[in-house]
Amino acid sequence: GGDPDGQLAVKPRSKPQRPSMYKVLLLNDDYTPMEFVVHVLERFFGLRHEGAVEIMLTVHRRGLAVVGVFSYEIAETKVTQVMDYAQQHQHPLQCTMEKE
Ligand code: TYC
Repeated sequence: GGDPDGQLAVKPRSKPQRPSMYKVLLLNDDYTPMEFVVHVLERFFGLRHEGAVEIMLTVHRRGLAVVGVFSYEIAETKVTQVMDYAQQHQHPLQCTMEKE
């Protein structure tokens, strides 16, 4: 037959790649209350209060900060959760993601 050893010869054209990881970023604005941002970081990113305050202040001072690094699906879920929650509370808080 055409495949005597029973193995179909298909040459891999690229190495198997690790799944890409995505940074979730929080952006500063002039209106969202600091306590709300701290609450969001505790609620959706599982941060302790002290860690949440530190990241919130970094965003406030520098304009943005990485909140965490996740697989695409988890990062997308976090962004959606934060954006929906901010909108529900009528705050302009922005959360986005970018490939690492
Ligand atoms: N700059 C906001 C204020 O002074 C606080 C703030 C921090 C807003 C972090 C957004 O992602 C943010 N009330």
